[in-house]
Amino acid sequence: MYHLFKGLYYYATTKEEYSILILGLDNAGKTTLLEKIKSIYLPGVAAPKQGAQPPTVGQNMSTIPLPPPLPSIYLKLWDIGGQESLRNLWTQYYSSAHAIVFVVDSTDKPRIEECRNVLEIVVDAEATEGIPILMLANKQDRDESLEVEEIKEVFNKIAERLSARDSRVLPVSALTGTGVREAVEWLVTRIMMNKEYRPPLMR
Ligand SMILES: Nc1nc2c(ncn2[C@@H]2O[C@H](COP(=O)(O)OP(=O)(O)O)[C@@H](O)[C@H]2O)c(=O)[nH]1
Ligand SMILES: [Mg+2]
Repeated sequence: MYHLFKGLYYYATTKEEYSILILGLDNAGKTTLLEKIKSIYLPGVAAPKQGAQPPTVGQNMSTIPLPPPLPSIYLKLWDIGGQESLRNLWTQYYSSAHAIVFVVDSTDKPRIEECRNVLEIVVDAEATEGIPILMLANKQDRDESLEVEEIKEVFNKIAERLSARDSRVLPVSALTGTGVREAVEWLVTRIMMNKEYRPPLMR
């Protein structure tokens, strides 16, 4: 009897947890995105303000229980610093990640090639094979931002190589929140579809 209750208690309180890595060049908006997601899905968390995020040294991590009607799971979001010196740390997170979000500053035309090269390295890493990749064309609220179609073109070459893989480019503004829910919902759908290949942790 005790074991039965223990079992029921376990099923009632334990949820699947999926890790999502937020990557991209420094200043892309990774920390702002994490803060925005927290403010949407966690009660009592304030939305991020323009320019308020100090450059990330090390990492920010947040675990978010999704509210209904989304599946009852935890998303563990990792925002790791994007400066060049920190990028070699990313690889340590790949094998436990269930999806990667690659944030692009759509207003930073001079660095768009660098951005593409960095994403290429991420995609080519063995440990990221078979996990969904979401590219976010961020800062769409700014007039001078590249359109999502232009961002798609830049990443076309990579997208072709990803064809067998689950990937998508979506327009967002991490600051205003436009497109952020859609981005989270895309991720949730895809990590659940991929759960046989990369199973969740239970917590
Ligand atoms: N206009 C606008 N600014 C943004 C957006 N996302 C981030 N920023 C700004 O871009 C700068 C860098 O953001 P941050 O989140 O620190 O970038 P990170 O280095 O990738 O973590 C900050 O001044 C943010 O306020 C956005 O969607 N729109
Ligand atoms: Mg940051």
